[in-house]
Amino acid sequence: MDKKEAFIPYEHVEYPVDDMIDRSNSFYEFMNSRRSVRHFSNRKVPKSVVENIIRAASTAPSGANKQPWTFCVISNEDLKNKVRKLAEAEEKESYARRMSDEWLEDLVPIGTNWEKEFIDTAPYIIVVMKKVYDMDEDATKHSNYYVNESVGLACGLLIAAIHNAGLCTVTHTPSPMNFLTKALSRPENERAFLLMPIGYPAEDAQVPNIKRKTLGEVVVYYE
Ligand code: IYR
Repeated sequence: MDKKEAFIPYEHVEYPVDDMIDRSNSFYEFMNSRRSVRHFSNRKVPKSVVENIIRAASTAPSGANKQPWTFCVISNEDLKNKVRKLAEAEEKESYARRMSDEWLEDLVPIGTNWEKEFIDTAPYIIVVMKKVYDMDEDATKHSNYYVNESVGLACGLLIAAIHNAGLCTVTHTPSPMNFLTKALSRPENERAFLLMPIGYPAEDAQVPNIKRKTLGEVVVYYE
């Protein structure tokens, strides 16, 4: 009988240094062309593309390899509309009362408000759930570790995979988000982490005229 090996050889792919330089630069340029988009077209996206994007996200490293995430994929129009209504109710309250003046001021260049039309328009909405612990079929609880870090990493890969497919997204954080566990009938060990639409941009989509920090602003060397 075959026994599962505890360790297996790592299949490394090495590039010649010139290729490494080219590849790292073109990947940077490609990622630098990504923008958060808030105006979506309702054009259909193949479900297989969404599945590949989620497969890519699910390759993220995670604490003790627990992979403490669930990707809820919503394409049902009624459910999207229900989620939009619930998210907008929270957002309305946040923009009117919960967010500080400094926070609202910081969002002026981004141009956001409580309205989240993209939840209706985009063909797919992904709600990323974090599993604060794992649960067996018999409801036994098991620990997960570094859940926020792990799910954050998966979301980063999700964003890169969406961009790689030539599609757009925005990280939407309705706050508080606990309404999503119930609206999506998720078990009590799952908490909403981020909501992301996936789709094509609207033909007239605009993005804020804002800049990324330069390398010099974000790096410190210890040589
Ligand atoms: N959660 C709100 C507000 C918001 C907060 C930050 I920080 C942003 O960078 C953008 C928006 C929303 O999703 O509109």
